[in-house]
Amino acid sequence: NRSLINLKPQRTSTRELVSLDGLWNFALAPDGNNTSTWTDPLPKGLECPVPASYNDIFVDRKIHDHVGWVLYQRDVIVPKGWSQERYLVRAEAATHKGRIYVNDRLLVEHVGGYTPFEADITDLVKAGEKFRLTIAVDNELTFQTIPPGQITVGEATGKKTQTYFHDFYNYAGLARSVWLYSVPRQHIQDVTIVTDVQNTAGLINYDVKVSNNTTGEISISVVDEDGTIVANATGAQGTVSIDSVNLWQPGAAYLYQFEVSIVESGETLDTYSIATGVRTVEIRGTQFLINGNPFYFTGFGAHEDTTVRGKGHDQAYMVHDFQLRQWMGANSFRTSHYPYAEEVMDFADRNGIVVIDETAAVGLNIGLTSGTVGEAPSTFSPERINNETREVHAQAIRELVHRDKNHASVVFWSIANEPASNEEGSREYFEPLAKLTRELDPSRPVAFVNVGAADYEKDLISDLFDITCINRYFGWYSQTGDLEEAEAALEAELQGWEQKFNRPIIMTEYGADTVAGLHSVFGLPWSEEFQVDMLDMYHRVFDRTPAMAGEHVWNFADFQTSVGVRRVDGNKKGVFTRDRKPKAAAHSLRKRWTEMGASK
Ligand code: GCB
Repeated sequence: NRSLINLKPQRTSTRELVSLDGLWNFALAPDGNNTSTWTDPLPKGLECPVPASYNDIFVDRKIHDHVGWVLYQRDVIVPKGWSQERYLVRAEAATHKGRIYVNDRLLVEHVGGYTPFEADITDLVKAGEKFRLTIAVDNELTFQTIPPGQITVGEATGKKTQTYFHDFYNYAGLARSVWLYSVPRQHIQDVTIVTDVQNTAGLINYDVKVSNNTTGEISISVVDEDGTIVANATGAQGTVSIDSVNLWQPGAAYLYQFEVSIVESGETLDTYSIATGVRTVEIRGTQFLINGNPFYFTGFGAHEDTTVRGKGHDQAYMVHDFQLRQWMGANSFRTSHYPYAEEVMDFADRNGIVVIDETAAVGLNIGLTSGTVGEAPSTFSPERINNETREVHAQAIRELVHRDKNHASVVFWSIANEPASNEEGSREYFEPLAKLTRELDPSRPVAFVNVGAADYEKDLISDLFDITCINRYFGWYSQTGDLEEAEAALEAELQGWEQKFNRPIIMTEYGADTVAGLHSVFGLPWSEEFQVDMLDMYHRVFDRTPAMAGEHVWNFADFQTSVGVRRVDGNKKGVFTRDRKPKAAAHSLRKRWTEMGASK
């Protein structure tokens, strides 16, 4: 199913919204390919909260380590008043593959764990009737999924194990909200907004798509934060202009409501509103400009990751994490390494936080984390990352751009993290994907995040992109503990990139694993002192590198990973612990970033 879905559900005067979040019946799907029993009522016993990853909820290693399908099920009633409407079930995400069943019928299957999908159930269930909703979710990763992975079968036990090439736990399930919502028969399907600024006026270029049956007229109003209508227009495409516009600025968000309606004979048949920040994004030489002013990214790479709920979206953590970022003086984050819940994007829009929006294409790099001794197998090859993978990746890009294109906070796209861009085949793989992203959204720069092994001399694809984003671990994975050697290596690397491309460089990851509470008078690795010293060293080098346009520390908080000899209960590169307590580095970083913010 490749069709793009509707706009995020919204309650308006013409649309209704019912949350299906809460406790659902839950079971591991019976083994084998026979899915005929999946839609039967599930055996009594387990209830799983939605939204949440299921892995850490139950005290059952079998569920925690499960590889394959699980089933979520509940009864749902379509409101009686919806008889004149169309209605849909929407899952904001099912990681990594989802199926929606209504009673015994499979309605839709969706591939990709971090973007929404939905099923129109109007013709199956009458308004006022009850139905059994089953959502099946598969967590398997193969070389033809994004992100990729590999399933091995234990020689002695026959047990399936999921391995993968990325450094965060493969949490799965319904980690985001599920909705039942209505739209009128004639409805707004999609809106695309691109903003521009001319002197003191703000321009909103828009394109509205409506359902085929629409006979009504499209009418537009732009409403400011005081509720005053500041511009009007009619028609499906056009430009509206706002005099003396209030710009959306980093740290000072201003949002207009871009209200689209379908009107017929004086009656409003449908209405939908998009929170719109008017701002421009541009690259000029080595500068990244927002509204014509140089912007220097400060902040973190992060994960959707907390105890018990795994990747489950949680409003308390979302707000708290934004508070911590603001306390730190951070102005931005990257959605490493997958699209985050759309509520997070809305919140970034409202809070003036700048976002680098990344697809789930992480670990397209077999050598990096396979632990292979000696020659690693090549990543881009017919048996591994191949044309089929590229198609899945292309679809992931389409769905991300479709979902997030109207967010003012999103200033550029990252279409992959740390692919093997030094390997043969990488250019053939990425060239069409870079092109596709530009076609889908000509208004934003396109980047990928480069890995250390593909340094400025070995990388084969960076010229296809607009910004140099690199992750480097000098002083940690190489020159371990020797910050003088590391400093020289970092400097040489940054100079190499600076000479290669006259464009901005963002250090999208740098950091050191740090055990909270571990101290060392020598500032040895794993101690809080080392994390402080290492970040300081990087900052010295950044400050003498004119092309630097940003610094994102890895990571905001400690997070869970798969088990391995390099990880003790997960990755400890957090500046905060997993429960959001500051390590020493939080204070030194906070000083730097708040001073940088104040001096602007
Ligand atoms: C990286 C990856 C990130 C890892 C990090 C690390 O380069 O992009 O996902 O967690 O290194 O800590 O090793």
